Amino acid sequence: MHAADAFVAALRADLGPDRVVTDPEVAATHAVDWTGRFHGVPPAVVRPRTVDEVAAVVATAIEHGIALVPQGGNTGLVGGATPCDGEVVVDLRALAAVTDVDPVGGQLTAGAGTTVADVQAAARGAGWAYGVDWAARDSATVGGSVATDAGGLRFVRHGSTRRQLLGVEAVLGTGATIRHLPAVEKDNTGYDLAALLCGSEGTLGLVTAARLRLVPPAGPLATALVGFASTAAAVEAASVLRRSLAGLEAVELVLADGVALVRSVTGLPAPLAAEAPVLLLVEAGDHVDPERRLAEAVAGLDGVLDAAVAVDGPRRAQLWRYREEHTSAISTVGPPHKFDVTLPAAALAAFIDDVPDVVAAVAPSARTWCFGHAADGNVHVNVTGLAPDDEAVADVVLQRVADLGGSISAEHGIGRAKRRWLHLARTPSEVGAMRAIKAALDPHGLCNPAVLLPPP
Ligand code: 2HG
Ligand code: ZN
Repeated sequence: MHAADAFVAALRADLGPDRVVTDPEVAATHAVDWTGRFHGVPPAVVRPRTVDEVAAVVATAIEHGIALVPQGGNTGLVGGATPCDGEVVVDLRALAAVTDVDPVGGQLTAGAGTTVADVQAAARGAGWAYGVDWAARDSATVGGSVATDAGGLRFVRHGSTRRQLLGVEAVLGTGATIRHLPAVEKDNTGYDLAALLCGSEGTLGLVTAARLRLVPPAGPLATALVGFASTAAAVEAASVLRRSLAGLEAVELVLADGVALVRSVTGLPAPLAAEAPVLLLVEAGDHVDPERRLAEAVAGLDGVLDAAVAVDGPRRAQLWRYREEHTSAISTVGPPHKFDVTLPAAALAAFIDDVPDVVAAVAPSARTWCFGHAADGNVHVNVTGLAPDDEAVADVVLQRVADLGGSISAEHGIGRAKRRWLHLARTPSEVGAMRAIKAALDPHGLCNPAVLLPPP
């Protein structure tokens, strides 16, 4: 019997037939990443409901030599959860319980399959907030956000997922289950395995639950869309706001061509009376009069062409749409190649201005779209009009980022898309240390084998 068939038969006998799906139509829904760029044909999709069932999946995979790709909401953008090489998909969405909510200490435990939106709702229900948020909140899951150390729209205020993480429960590639979900926030008891698994992209094991710290809820929020004459003025404004505006929640950057695309897809009206080549979406709270505080802060910035400030929910939501609809609007042009890069603050504006020419030099008919998290130095360079396996654009864009002292992945992870360029961000001895950790925790090499680390 083929190894995958033996794996399926053994797991069906152990967990029950409904936990192991081989129907090609169902498997196909797990076989393509969100961008449509990466796809595969998984022999099966496994749907464990408990950590013990995940442990059974891993034990059976070890026994039969089957590689596993963990998957949550499948909103990843770098092929990190796509079974391109015939791996079995482990769909963790059934592990969706929020438990042990501590309304006094501000913590909760969330199963890997809990959506980010459900964590946010549970936090709100306990009088707190969750510090991480991004547009895919309704489908992206805790497991995926831990595996990629997801950043998102509130990084400037609360940092990325790793900063929220107090502990994890996971099944390692050894087959061992580790569980450290502390009820306390200060905890110096040796290796921080949660921080290690965070950003490991499923290469060491499968995260089944996370203990998350909550943050104080923001007060009433004000949101501004501010048009600038240049990228340099917008980036400088982001720095000024970080220093001067208390309660800053978000500083997001969009460009005129991206806004025009979003408008053509959504039918939204022009955001401002004046045409602006670069816009910042700024959100701040924690003030007695947030609208006045934000308007005053915006009025003090250089290079502003026009601005709109809102405090009521529907108008704020509309301003956010000019930013949040970028990902889906760009995907209507074609499957994009995504580069979620970070630049040192001093290099960000020139990079954003130059990168379309860097792309055009090797792909004249491609289109380059830039938007992102201005306060974090993180710009999302999306390139449409490329073949799925085109590597020339990645070569020049990621090299430019490395030359400027930036990082080739700010928040989406390395996945399959960028593993060949890991050397631009990590030294040979660092990659060697990562391989040693992988060999220790995934000795059979079955945990998401084709992501993050380049082929030896
Ligand atoms: C965002 O910031 C996400 O909206 C997606 O990280 C970015 O689509 C992208 O490239
Ligand atoms: Zn982002």
